[in-house]
Amino acid sequence: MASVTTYCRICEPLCGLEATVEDGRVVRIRPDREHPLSKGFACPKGIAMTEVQNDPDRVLHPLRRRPDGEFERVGWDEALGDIAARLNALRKEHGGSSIGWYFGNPATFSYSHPLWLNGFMAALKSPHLYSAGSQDVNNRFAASALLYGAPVLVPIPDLKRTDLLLMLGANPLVSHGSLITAPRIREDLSAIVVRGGRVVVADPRRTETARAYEHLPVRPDGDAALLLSLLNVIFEEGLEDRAACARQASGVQELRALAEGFAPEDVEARSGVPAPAARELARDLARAERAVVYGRTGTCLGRHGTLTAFLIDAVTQVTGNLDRPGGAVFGAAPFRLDEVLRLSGLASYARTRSRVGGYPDILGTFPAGVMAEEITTPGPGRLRALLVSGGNPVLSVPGSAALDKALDELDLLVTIDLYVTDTGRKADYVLPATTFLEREDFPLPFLQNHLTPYVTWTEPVVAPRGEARQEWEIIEALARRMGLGVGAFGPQRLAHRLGVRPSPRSLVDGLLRTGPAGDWYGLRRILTGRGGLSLKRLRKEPHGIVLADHHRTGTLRRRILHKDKRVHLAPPEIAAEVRRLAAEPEPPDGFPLRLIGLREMRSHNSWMHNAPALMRGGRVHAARINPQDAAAHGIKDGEPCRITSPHGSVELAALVTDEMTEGTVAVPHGWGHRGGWRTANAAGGANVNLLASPDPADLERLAGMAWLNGVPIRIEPA
Ligand SMILES: Nc1nc2c(c(=O)[nH]1)N[C@H]1C(S)=C(S)[C@@H](COP(=O)(O)OP(=O)(O)OC[C@H]3O[C@@H](n4cnc5c(=O)[nH]c(N)nc54)[C@H](O)[C@@H]3O)O[C@H]1N2
Ligand SMILES: Nc1nc2c(c(=O)[nH]1)N[C@H]1C(S)=C(S)[C@@H](COP(=O)(O)OP(=O)(O)OC[C@H]3O[C@@H](n4cnc5c(=O)[nH]c(N)nc54)[C@H](O)[C@@H]3O)O[C@H]1N2
Ligand code: SF4
Ligand SMILES: [Mo]
Repeated sequence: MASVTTYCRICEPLCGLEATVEDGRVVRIRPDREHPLSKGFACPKGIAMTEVQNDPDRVLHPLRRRPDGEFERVGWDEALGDIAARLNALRKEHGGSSIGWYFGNPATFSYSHPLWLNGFMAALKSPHLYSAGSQDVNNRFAASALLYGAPVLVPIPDLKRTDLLLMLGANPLVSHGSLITAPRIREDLSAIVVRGGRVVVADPRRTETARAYEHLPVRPDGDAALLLSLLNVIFEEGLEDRAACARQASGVQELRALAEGFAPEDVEARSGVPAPAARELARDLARAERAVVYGRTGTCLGRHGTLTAFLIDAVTQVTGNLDRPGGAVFGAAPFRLDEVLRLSGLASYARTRSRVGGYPDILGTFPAGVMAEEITTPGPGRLRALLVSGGNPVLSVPGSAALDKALDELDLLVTIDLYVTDTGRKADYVLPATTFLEREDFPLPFLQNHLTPYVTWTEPVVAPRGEARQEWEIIEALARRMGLGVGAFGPQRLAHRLGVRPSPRSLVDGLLRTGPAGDWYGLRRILTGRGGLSLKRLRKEPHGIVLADHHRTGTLRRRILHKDKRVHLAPPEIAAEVRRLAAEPEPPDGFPLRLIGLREMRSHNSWMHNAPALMRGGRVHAARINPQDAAAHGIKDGEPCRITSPHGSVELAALVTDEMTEGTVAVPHGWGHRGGWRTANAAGGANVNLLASPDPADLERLAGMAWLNGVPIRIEPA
């Protein structure tokens, strides 16, 4: 029996874990008490990863669909050989742009998987790259591209030093924080209050987080109007930080003009926030010694995600809180993801447009909301083969019915997953991926998001079960068979030209050693007398290394990529969005309520409903509804109800609760399973994304964000 230290890669805190291994098998997972940041914290999902790891329903060998529709086990050689041949045939006839890839949320938690698949797609010269990002975070990248000229330059709220946090559309007491890596975020939030500060949570639901602090009830999708009204008051009352504006920004007067039509009294109905409360909040933000605005998925999945993300930073900047202790800070890391992506050409925004819908690319990806029509729309560039890795788009993308149907028209569908998912059930091949416990890793995309600067490395805890393989290995093997050189990434491409195939591990070592904190291959010791980072050094520290107490501030000018080195507060794209917001049509008649999402402590998107430890206690998929709304529509607690939108209808249990504000219904996504996961299938529930619009025209303009929050619905007893 051995105890192996690693870190969790289910969600963003990346908590330290201790796995007990017996005969090459993980038998128990506990929190790592010696992890300097999570300090013995892990949530039920991290602990339940043992059950995913050992799940009898896991796919452990490549599966191929037989003519009778059933899956059969095949060898890797046969599977990869046939897939490569079919992809090459498509390439020959229709070009590389007939092949697409969708990567889901878990892909981001592997350092090697996204690098290799980007290289694969670049080698194919295919624009058909899709991800969970358009259902999650791409609006944030678009906002940063507009504000700073750098899509992945995303500031984090400096929770450890702030006095006032305005948090919109996030529930970190359950989600454990997103776009911020802070494993003990509950303590960080409570410490704000303990030192006399405030945490204000704007949410249509009185969430776990709202209950713990101050709740500001809002209407779904009212955030942009609310933030504009805060700017309106700040400018109107002369509360802006003039020095900060003069030093950091351009477009201040134009922004002021944009906010003019949005007095708190004008937007009350839309934001749900009474005008006096909005005025008070604006003054508090402006007057607080150190304040910051932070928003997450609740502000991303409405109709104005990019505008909202933009305004979140705009309010922070105008009140003098950008790039300042206790405000929003730009994380530094042993090497900077924004720089690495820029140098390798991956940090793009609106470099190209999608064939369907004309949406801008974000980091080389198009909105997953156009995927169905990309498959069904004839003409050059039609999507004919799709690979899906670490994703379950049939349950996660808007308008799932259309996507589910479109998948039938593909010449080839391959999924790379731990399970036969609700998407994989349609696949021609299902290829078994390793779990995070079976692979080495490095928290590449999260380095700059750590509230406390930190770096770590992990080796695999156990060898892969069955014939599972890491994604990068699968991609490399496939590329080799297809005669492609994988290399989107600068150093990778160079290495390929020189005829070497670098491993992900050697890439990270090179980046670490040449980075600002690197050992410069020994040169640092000669020059400074002190050692620096290398993979070898990291491997000696199983609990990782804390690099500093706080991020440095005053780095903004160096990191902005706009030529004038200023934050652009009123780009034309944003001005146009404000006009669209002002002119937004009323929702159709007959749908009086608004649907929003919900995350539950013991679910993780669509993929942990097969772990018995998480499903205990007769969990049911339920729609939360306010008592007044329930009475008005004849809905009874615990009884089945039918929810109908202009696009579809689902049935599930009702949960009547006054934590919902009137007029809003909350339903978690990722339920209603029909895959190869028996416990999940038996849990019942419905795919809530059947209610979202499948129409590409309904995606948000600047980032192609899915419209999943604020969907017009009606509800009745089923
Ligand atoms: N209505 C509504 N819809 C939403 C959201 C919402 O709030 N409301 N949220 C959106 C958000 S934020 C997200 S991130 C998406 C998620 O959407 P997706 O990423 O499409 O789906 P997941 O449910 O996360 O599925 C992940 C899949 O990866 C598999 N998996 C787990 N670990 C690994 C691994 O290491 N390798 C491989 N190859 N596979 C692995 C799991 O078995 C699972 O099948 O959903 C989005 N959809
Ligand atoms: N337990 C658990 N943890 C998770 C996940 C999970 O599935 N389960 N998923 C992970 C993933 S992929 C992500 S991206 C993160 C997301 O992390 P968060 O964004 O913190 O997670 P949510 O709980 O979805 O919080 C969104 C909140 O927005 C509110 N909301 C909905 N519409 C609006 C609106 O229009 N305006 C405002 N102001 N609020 C609104 C919802 O009521 C909800 O409370 O969580 C991660 N962590
Ligand atoms: S909060 Fe839970 S699921 Fe997320 S990283 Fe920590 S242990 Fe893993
Ligand atoms: Mo997400």
